[in-house]
Amino acid sequence: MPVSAGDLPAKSCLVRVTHTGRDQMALWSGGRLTKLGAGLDDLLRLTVADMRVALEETAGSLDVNACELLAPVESQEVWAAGVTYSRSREARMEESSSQDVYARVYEAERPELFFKSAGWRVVGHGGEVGVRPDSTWSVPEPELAVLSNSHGEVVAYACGNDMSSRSIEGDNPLYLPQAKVYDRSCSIGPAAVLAWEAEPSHARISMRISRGGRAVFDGSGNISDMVREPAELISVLHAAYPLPVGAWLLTGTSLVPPPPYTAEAQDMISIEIEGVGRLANRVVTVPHSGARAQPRLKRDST
Ligand code: DO4
Ligand code: MG
Repeated sequence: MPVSAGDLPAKSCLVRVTHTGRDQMALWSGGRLTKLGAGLDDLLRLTVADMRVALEETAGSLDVNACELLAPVESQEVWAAGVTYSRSREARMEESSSQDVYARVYEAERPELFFKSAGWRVVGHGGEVGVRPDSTWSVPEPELAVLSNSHGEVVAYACGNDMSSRSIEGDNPLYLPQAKVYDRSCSIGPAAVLAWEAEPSHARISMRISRGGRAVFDGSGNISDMVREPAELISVLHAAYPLPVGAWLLTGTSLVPPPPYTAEAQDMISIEIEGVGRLANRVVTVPHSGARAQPRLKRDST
């Protein structure tokens, strides 16, 4: 979507845009958008100290109105943490017949981390997020997204949406990858607010869902209710898994729209984190080429 200054956070941030047909990383600071000489992959190979020096090398200004806003992601993998708020633990225990796994992971030293998306699949602010047609219960999950570099240092924050199928996950926790990883299931934006400019550990996070112009969910919580520190989650993610161009990590949800709400095509989802910005997306039903998911074991008929 075309960039409007009102969509960008007040704090300095890294913005990915299309300008004259080319994808470009830019720095938004003091109401000006300036081109960066390096891409996000290059910047995230550096330490924070070296990256701050590299950000001083800008290559001319950009007309905000002539740019399209993209998700602030290049080749980064997106990972997600689960059951990091008591509300998420409760919701999962309500929907699942395997309640014990959620109760245990909430208290365990090792957090739950799962792969969420390849970088190129991530939807940005103003884009369309998906629901699977074989899911009977789908929800957006508003989460603080944390960007780390290849050295495991926290570099930036954004709003994230971990679109999920609660019916598929609720059937059996082993279906988690299908509940979480499908077309348009991950959205991050509007930009990457630099970590030395923002301190979201006590920020309010809110989500509003509207259907046909009417609010069908409006809730808020606080990042401080998380039982884990974002830096702790980042260090576990990097512990045994090299990430040469860094990664985004969605840090878990505390806002769960109660049933009978299930996300439907045309719903509008708006997620806001104080000091980090607002991420808005429309819902679409994503194509599903496979059979309706009724997995059966092949049995030997003899
Ligand atoms: O345990 C399953 C996923 C949990 C999750 O995505 C969350 O707590 O946000
Ligand atoms: Mg989640």
